[in-house]
Parts: sequence; structure tokens; C-alpha cells
Amino acid sequence: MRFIHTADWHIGRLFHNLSLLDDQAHVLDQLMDILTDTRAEALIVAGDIYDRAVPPADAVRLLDEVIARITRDCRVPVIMIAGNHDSPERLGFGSGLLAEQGFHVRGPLEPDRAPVRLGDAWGAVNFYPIPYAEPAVVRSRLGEGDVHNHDAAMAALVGRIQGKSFAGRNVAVAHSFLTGGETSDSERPLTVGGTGNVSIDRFRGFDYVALGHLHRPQEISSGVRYSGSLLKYSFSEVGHEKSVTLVEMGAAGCCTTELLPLTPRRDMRIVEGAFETLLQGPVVGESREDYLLVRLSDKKAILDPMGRLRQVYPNVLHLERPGLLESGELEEMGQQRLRQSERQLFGSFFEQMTGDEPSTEQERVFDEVVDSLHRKEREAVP
Ligand SMILES: [Mn+2]
Repeated sequence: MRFIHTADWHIGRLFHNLSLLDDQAHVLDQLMDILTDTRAEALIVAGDIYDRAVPPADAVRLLDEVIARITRDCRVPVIMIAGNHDSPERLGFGSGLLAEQGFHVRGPLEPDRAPVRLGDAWGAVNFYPIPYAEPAVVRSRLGEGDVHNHDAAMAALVGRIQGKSFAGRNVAVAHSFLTGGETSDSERPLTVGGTGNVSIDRFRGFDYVALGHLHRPQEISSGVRYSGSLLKYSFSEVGHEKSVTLVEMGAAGCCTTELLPLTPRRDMRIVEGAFETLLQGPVVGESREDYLLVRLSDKKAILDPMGRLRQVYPNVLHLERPGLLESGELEEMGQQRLRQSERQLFGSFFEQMTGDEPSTEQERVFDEVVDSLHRKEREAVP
């Protein structure tokens, strides 16, 4: 069995207020070529299909087109789950009907639904799609009272899968943060306060685990992989090489993998240097169309630096002026603040207002409120 594993498409994402839809359509075209060229027998998309619970209309149109072309024209079945950015109900619309057409999408958690079973020369391969679900949702759907974090939630879900007739070759598809994984700036944390971590032990017994959530392609252990996102979605990812993962599963379930690179319409880069030097344009081999973060080393004031840089590099999206600040401390502080979690931000605000740190109880209440707001945003109320 030969299949392609991808995740974190985030269709409809805005980057510094710019729509990335054309960039996404560009790499999705490449994905379709890859499916044909590799004669793939299935496509796995491990969550965060859309960037938002209520995606813009043109994002829905693009996904609709892509899925139709893959299932109808390429004749490749698609196995897709909701991630933490997706609204489970909206993504899962029509899933019972669409399965007959080879589009197996799982939005809301349905713990006892049969796996997607595909066959090759050696028999059947069972794909178990496990859509992203908060612990509270798992608790209520499974009636398991003591599921209070993501690790326990996954243990319960996998226990349910493996408790029954679990034999042959098996693939899990999940959207989780596995302990040991490497994060980047464009992943929304799965919990407020808690860690959201899931132990790799939860996935023992599967021949391959197709993961989504972390945006850098990476292997957690043999056969347990993140495919990474479709595109770079933050400047912290400039060093990533985005790809899809080609998985070849043998007769006994052993898997070999190969990363097939995706070439973006425009790359994302950080450019540093003096203003006048940068105005001379890119060096050979660099595109002036790329999405840029420009870091100017100049110490003096410059009139309209963004406007003038954009005459050379039309897609400068962010400008930093570390040279302007005497020590760079201010800039550093701002950057640090951007990286703070909601709870840390609340903590410093609380301290400024009252002179005291919030108590554990107050932090817990704060986490609950923020968690319930996030849940409401995804419409995934247990
Ligand atoms: Mn994601």
C-alpha cells in the first residue's frame, strides 16, 4: 500500500493580512501531480484543513475543487480529519454520503465508527481517523469520567479502537501534540495552562501514525510522523522545507517513507542589512516576489522605508528596525510579549493591577474561561 500523508493545510489563512489562497492552490496542484506520479492509493490529511472554524467562501470553494479532482479525476480516496482549527460539524457535513465517493472525512468524534478499509495485493489496511477533540468532548462522548487531559483522552480513544477486533495492518490518523515534537510559531496551543501533550505510548500497536498539528515535518519515532504544513505559515518557519510524506507499507505492515518537496509560489524569507544595500535588489537566485521580513541595521531615521522597499520587493510584509533602538531591549520585550501565552499575559496584567500574583485558583478559573471561549469558537461544545 502506497499513500501520501499531509496535514495542516490551513486553507483561507491570512498572513500579515494577505490571503495565501493562490499560494495554497499552487502547492495543492503539485500535490495532485504527486498523487498521479507516485500512483498513490490513498491521501491522508491529518487535520487543520481550514484555518478557521468558519472559513471564507473562497477557501471552501478551493477545498471543494481539490477534493473533487483528487477523488474523481485522480481516483484516489481521501481520509481527512478535523484539527483544532476546524469546526468539526462544518467539516464533517455530508460525510456519510461522501464516503461512497471515496471521501472519508471525520469531523465530530464518532468513537465506534468502523475504520476506513482499503486493500492492496496483501489484503486490507485499516485506517483509523481520530479527529481532534478536547478532553471534555471525549469525556462526554465516551462517558469516561476521568479524562482530564489530552493524553488520557487519546488513551481512551485508542483503547476503544484496539479493544475490538484489532488485527492486520493498521494506520492511525490524529491531530495531537506528541511529547518530544518541535513546535513553531504558527501552531495554536491545544490547551490553556496545561501542556496538551500526548505520550507516544498511546500509539503503540499501529503500523503507521499519520500526525498533524506540528508544522515542521518530523519523525517522533519509527513510523510515527508529522508531515508538516503545506506552506510556511510564520517567519519562524523560514528554515523549514515543506513536503508531503510518501509512505510505502509492505505485506507485514512495515513502512518506509520519503519526503516529496513542495515548491511554494513565493518563498518566505528574512532579509537583514542596510537600507541602501537592500534597495539594490535581490542577489542572483533570490526572487523579489518572496514574502519578506526585513530587518534594517540602519541607526538613523529613514523616510517611508516600507514604501521604498516595496518598490524593490513588493511583498515585504514586516519591517524591524533593531538598529533604531539603543540596546534593542525594547524590541526584545515586544517580541517576548508576543510569545507569551494568554495566561502569562493575564498574570502580568493581574500583577500590575493588584500588586499580587494570581493564585492557583484564580489561574484555574482563568484557564477555564479561556478554554470555553476557544471551544465556543470551534463550536465543539460537549
Ligand atoms: Mn495547524
